[in-house]
Amino acid sequence: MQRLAPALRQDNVPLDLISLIKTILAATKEISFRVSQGHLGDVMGSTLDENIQGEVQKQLDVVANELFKDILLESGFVKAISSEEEDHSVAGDENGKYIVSFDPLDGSSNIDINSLIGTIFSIHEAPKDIAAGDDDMFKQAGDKQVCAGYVLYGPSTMLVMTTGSGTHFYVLDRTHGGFLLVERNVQVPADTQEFAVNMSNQRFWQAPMQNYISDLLAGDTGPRDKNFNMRWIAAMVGDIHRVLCRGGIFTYPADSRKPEQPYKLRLMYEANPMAFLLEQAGGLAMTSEGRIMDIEPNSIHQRVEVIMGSKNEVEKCLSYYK
Ligand code: AFP
Repeated sequence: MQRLAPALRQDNVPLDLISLIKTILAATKEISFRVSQGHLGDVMGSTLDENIQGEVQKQLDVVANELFKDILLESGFVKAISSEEEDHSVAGDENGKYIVSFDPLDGSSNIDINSLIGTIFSIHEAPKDIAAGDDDMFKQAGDKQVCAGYVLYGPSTMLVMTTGSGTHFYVLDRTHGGFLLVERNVQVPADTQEFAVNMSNQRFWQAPMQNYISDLLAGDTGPRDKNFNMRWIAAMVGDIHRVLCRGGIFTYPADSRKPEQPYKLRLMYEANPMAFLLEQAGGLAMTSEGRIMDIEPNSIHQRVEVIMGSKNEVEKCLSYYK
């Protein structure tokens, strides 16, 4: 099995980007170890703090965020970082070539129940004409990502990553401490009979999504003429990983629970990196209005509607909005 660095060189990834990726992965290896320690690592439970998104921060989120931030800012490779857990971007080295956005611990409600969690990251080139401490540096469309990936802290620790030459799977080999390539150029099947959505929000959705999901639930007695299965992990990393492995549609649609905040997922920390991974694997990643990676961000914590996964199923879902 190929190690990470030769696999990246095969995809013509520049050496400084390989070094940055290795830096990111060093932090994820540490998080993976701490996650595996569970209660023994004394990282369970909530702090009294609330993060910028208004959710109660778990202690492990704090630990993971600090780890990521410190290791990236010390590396010299990054001009700034932006984290789901920070109010603003944080300046790094003024000469750093890249900027990194990350969700240090996605699926934080799963921490206390020893269930699936992960780290999501997205890398852009740093604009030269914007100062390191300026959030505007991060206002770049997902289409300009040079690398995106996630590390899933599951029964095995997996890295799923793209640098624009396909989406590849790696597994952390604990015997030598490195990630090994286990599947190159993953392909998402175009058709599926599986969907992922938080059904408890059904009554708050817009009519097109209500109608689409109703037709899936009607199964072989409805217009789709086939049965659909449903899965919901409550961690996007877990749900998207399943979609990458065996197909499916994942959606967090607009809802009216909080009229001032119709979307839940974050463009920079969740939607864009997952969109890059899925598109590189032959899938689609959309909102009901267009391609996620075409969105020009207006703020670093922007939230968006997400409809992504198997190509034909995403297109079918979008046809309900026309
Ligand atoms: P947290 O990381 O803040 O727990 O949020 C996880 C998440 O953003 C995404 O990973 C899940 O798909 C989604 O929220 C789960 O949302 P529900 O709370 O509606 O299940």
